[in-house]
Amino acid sequence: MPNMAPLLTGQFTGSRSDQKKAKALSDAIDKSLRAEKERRQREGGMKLLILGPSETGKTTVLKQLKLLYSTRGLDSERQTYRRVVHLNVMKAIQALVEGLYDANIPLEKENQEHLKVLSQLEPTLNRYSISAMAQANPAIPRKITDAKAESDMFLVMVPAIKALWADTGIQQTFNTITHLHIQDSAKYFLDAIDRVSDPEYIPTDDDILQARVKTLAVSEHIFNIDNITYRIFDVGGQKSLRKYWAPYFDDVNAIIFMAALSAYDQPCEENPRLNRLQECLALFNEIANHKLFTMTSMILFLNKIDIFQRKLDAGSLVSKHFPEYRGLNDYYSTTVFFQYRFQQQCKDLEKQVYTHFTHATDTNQMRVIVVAVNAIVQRLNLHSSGLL
Ligand SMILES: Nc1nc2c(ncn2[C@@H]2O[C@H](COP(=O)(O)OP(=O)(O)OP(=O)(O)O)[C@@H](O)[C@H]2O)c(=O)[nH]1
Ligand SMILES: [Mg+2]
Repeated sequence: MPNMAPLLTGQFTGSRSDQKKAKALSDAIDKSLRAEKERRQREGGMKLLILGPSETGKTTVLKQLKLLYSTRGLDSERQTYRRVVHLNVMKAIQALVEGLYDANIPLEKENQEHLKVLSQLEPTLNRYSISAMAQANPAIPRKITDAKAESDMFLVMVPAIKALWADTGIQQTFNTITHLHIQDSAKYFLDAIDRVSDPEYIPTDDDILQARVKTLAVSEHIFNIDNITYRIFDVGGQKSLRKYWAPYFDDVNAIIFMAALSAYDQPCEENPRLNRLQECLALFNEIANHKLFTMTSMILFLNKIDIFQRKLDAGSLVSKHFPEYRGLNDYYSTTVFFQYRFQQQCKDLEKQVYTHFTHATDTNQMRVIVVAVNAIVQRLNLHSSGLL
């Protein structure tokens, strides 16, 4: 390892000898970076875990990495996601109809008959659910299913789904009931019902990024980013699945912890009395203070800022759900507050949490963020290995 200490502490005045020193310093750093890269390659690359509660966007980030760093992008998943998209559409309309009933909002008279078609949805949904999940999820054994019969079933329901989505009662439900358990991409797919129900439909990259299927098993993915091999692990975030995370906790170089900022006004799916973002803070507390992660770079993605911004614009108050918050209800003040609340979870006051405000379904934003994350992970690893 080159001895850089005298160069690092020296004062540069711009003289010829100082220029030489600066060049030597820069060469030494380049050499260290190369040596560290080579060492990492030999050891099998950087290990990075993506952790966080369910529905925070972990798999979405992984899809973006495939788009940005895999030669085939998302091509191998396109056919599978056709079923997932259809399933998402059916689940969305079902959740809206349930919400409408719960809130006693009337349906337009001429749409009553469409409900009958929808009553067939339950068995169809179960059937679709199993096969779509089995295809998208390596944890479920593949079931031989009749894809054509399934697709036909979905197509039979399309006119009813279209009519109901246009219904004033359903629209009122969607726009006013905040506690609906409906996925974030519901509007995206329901608005696109004509396109996604076309018999020739093949999901686009954006459709795949918007599509939702719960991760059930931990999966490993290898990427080459700036000549460094990354082994990236995506986990299932539901509470019952978190016990499967621990076997992956050894020798982790970096963690991307994902939180959905937009969940500040939502209850937990598993425990409706608990606020989702509070539960996420508690999970972050466990991860950030875990004894195996003292040397691990901690990167926090405060995600779903697009939905968060929309909620603030609609007048939803952060202080209603986080009564300790006394600031303005604007984007800047509230995001500073949440960033502080996460940083506060670290018992080690020196531990820096590298925070990004993210919109994981936006490929352009993620491209910039991945470059920044790679740079920080490289720098922190040089630091911890004594090269800087
Ligand atoms: N609008 C918006 N939607 C997002 C964003 N990030 C993720 N989503 C959507 O949120 C849903 C859930 O994302 P996933 O990536 O499946 O969540 P996950 O954390 O992997 O969830 P589990 O696998 O259950 O742990 C998907 O429909 C995504 O398209 C975002 O920044 N904005
Ligand atoms: Mg997932």
